[in-house]
Amino acid sequence: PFLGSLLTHSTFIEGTCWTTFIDDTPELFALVGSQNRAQKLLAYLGDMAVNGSSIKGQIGDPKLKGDIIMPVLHDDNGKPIDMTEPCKIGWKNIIDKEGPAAYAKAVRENKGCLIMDTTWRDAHQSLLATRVRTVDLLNISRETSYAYSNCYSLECWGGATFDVAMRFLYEDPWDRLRKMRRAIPNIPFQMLLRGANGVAYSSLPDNAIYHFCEQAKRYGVDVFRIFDALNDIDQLEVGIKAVQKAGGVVEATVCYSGDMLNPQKKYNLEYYLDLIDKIVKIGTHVIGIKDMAGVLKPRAATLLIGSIRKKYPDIPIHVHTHDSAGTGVATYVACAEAGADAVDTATDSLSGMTSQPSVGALLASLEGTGLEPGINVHHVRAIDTYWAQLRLLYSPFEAGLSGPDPEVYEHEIPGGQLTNLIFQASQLGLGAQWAQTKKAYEQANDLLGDIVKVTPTSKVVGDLAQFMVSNKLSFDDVQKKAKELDFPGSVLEFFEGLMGQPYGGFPEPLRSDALRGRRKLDKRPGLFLEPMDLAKIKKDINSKFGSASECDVASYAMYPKVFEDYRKFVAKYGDLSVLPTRFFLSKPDVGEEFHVELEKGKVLILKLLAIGPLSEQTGQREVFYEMNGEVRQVTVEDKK
Ligand code: 3PY
Ligand code: ZN
Repeated sequence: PFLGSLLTHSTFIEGTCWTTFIDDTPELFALVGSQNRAQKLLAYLGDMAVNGSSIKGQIGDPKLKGDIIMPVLHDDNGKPIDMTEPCKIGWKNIIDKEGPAAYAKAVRENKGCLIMDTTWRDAHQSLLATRVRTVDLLNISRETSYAYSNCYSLECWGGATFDVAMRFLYEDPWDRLRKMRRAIPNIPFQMLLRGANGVAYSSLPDNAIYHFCEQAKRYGVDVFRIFDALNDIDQLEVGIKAVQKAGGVVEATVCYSGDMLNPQKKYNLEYYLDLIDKIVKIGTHVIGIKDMAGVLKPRAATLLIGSIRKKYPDIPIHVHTHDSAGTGVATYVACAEAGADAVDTATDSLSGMTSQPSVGALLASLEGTGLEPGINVHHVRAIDTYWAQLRLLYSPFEAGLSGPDPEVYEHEIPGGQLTNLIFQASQLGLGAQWAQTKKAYEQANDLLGDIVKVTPTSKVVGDLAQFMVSNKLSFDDVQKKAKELDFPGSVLEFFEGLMGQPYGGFPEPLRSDALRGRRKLDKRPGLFLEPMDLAKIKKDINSKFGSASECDVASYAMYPKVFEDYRKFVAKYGDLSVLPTRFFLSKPDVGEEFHVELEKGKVLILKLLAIGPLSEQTGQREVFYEMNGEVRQVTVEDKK
């Protein structure tokens, strides 16, 4: 009865601390704590058994049902490598011992073209709706620390992973960062920072960006790729300065758009070189080139990278592309030959199309050139056997891409967005409309003044394109009827100037016609925002949820509602990051046994026994699980 009343005590349920009790009876508290966690977990498993998955974007159950077969890495003599400890050799040692400038210098002096592995961030963001969970990254971390030990960096954080972790996976992105860091001590960690937007979709007060970067650096990020979706230098500067202050490696980045080889196009070599002069002046350790749509053709790459190299012989250049058109490897070879120091690849099974080019394909293409990245092909292939299985585990989030799309040179849709739009079109059964959407995207971009398109401006163009398709509006219709049209919110925000200033200015009279008297910012939005009261945010989180760290404050600053919903979810179901992915996404077969390690040494052995009949009176069902040999029962509302 004591335990029973403790479990239902409101202080306990809300997770607030009852410190004297914990201090006086630690063992009892640990027991109650894990029983409480087990009960919460059962509530989730019961709900899954009755109602199925409620994870947004999920279609069907994972194709992979059995256990994952783990790869074994061998040394040159064919002997399995001893992996009782993570690998200690890697570029992170230089950052830790000598700082960011020494790292940049060493990268520049390195003879080969290094790689950044994007498997843990952009690859699954671009192919699997960013749904890969922490547990599945950690499970391959030891092998990764060895196979990728000579990487420039491992991209594993930021971009959409921050939002999706909380919103859809019910995970704390900071917890992911800390755990990854403990598991991989040797490879620099890289994150994607959207300049003055942080990891959100619009500008935040400057102090929130500084605070965020400070935490990110403290808990494990080494290299910060900082971009702005309009290449607005004032927006970019906020991110650059915040990372400088935090002490991270600054990789200030220019987004590549259009076709530099075509003299009719808006963004030419001069435009890019001018921007690069500006970021170098603000201060960057590395120059980043971000080709988010995969439209940097090999000859353009030779010209662009060659020109930057000539102008800045001492600054490393790091190039990012997507393989949407199928030309990514050719582009990278051109980059490496023109003097790039690092390029981005993904594990073979999560590469190609809207993701990054395959690591194996790049290794083969650079073989014998003197520009080899210094990665053992057998090791990365071994690791890829893990990712091939993971791709089946995450099959419910496949967009169903069928091949490369060289039409990307016209529509210029960034990789991640292209996957999303294809997914939406196929879900709605709108194959024909998909072709129309791509054309509309191209027209929407022209209407907006041929802007740089990447999060969040790519959403503006995508929203306008869908608005045109669903309202059957042509390019001319939009211009003629602009004064009456009810434009999507994102389009109005862009016109207001909330995403910064586009190169060449806003299109007129479209901007004024659409805004109809709304304000027009002509400077970066951060100048108009009051600083966030971070101390107050911390106090409020603490009083609502019983604890608040600086990381919680940073999460709240980026996504207040998503953070609060996440914390409420955890209060109800506990920390689900311990649940193996198959059972996070689908129910087990009746009688099938599976294990969940709540914490080190505390393993639950679970078995679904039965799902009871629907009670007409209550609309509920009883679900019976066996947990460590005992039958447990949960009552679940049948939402169907
Ligand atoms: C992001 O901002 O999440 C991106 O991946 C942009 O390419
Ligand atoms: Zn990308």
